[in-house]
Amino acid sequence: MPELFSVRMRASRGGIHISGAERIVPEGGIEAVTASLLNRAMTHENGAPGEIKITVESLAGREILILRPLRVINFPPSPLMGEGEMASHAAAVSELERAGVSGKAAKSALEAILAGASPAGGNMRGAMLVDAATGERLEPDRERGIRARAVDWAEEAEGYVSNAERELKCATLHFREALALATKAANAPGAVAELCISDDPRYTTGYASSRAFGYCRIASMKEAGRGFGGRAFFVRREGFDIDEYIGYMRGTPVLVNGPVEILRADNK
Ligand code: PML
Repeated sequence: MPELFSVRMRASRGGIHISGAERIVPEGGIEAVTASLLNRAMTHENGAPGEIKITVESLAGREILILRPLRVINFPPSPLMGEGEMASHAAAVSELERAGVSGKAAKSALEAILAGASPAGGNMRGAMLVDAATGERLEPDRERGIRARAVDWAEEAEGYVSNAERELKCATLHFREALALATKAANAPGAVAELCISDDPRYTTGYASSRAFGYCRIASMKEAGRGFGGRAFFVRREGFDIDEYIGYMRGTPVLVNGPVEILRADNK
């Protein structure tokens, strides 16, 4: 494998986070990816940044984990789902329960995301870390939460991802980035499942995912125009080592590669 580089972008204004993204590319891709991340920072709908940081870091000598993408189960907006958020939330909770999260933990994490899970009542910068059995919050800092970094699609996976985007009619990068991140998170030590609602006010599709049951992509997780959102990573407490977990989520470089299997929820 050629030497790979992590290219990270973080944009903020007055200390408030506006946007961020990360790519993992060979040396020849650094310039183009830097330009596209810069463009993304400058044109983000959350506003013009006061500060943009781009970090390019060699991953030479680091072991790269190659993972197959989670299979995707698509819950299309149907008459049932058309009843709105209630039906989509029930579907998400039921997928989390199937993966081993208690109803109490699933519902309290969902409520926390909907209400603003940071101590100030806004969105957290990273994800909640939740005991899958009790619903107890385990993240050391409730403002920063847990960040999943160092994950991208392998270059060779471009055809697989763009086919999936075409099939699902994705017009933005949300799906590809979220599926890569969910694949990494589902393979973390102690992981049980994940719940995500986008904090992008215009983006209302979210997901509940797990290694056992895949990436359940659910429409209408929130009303369009609402800025709340976030993620909850549910973990099994027995034998759980938080340093190992955070080390993997932040530090282990992951490339996702392989065909994206897509099933319809009513057909799985
Ligand atoms: C999807 O389209 O599959 C869901 C994407 C969720 C995006 C979450 C985010 O905005 O980070």
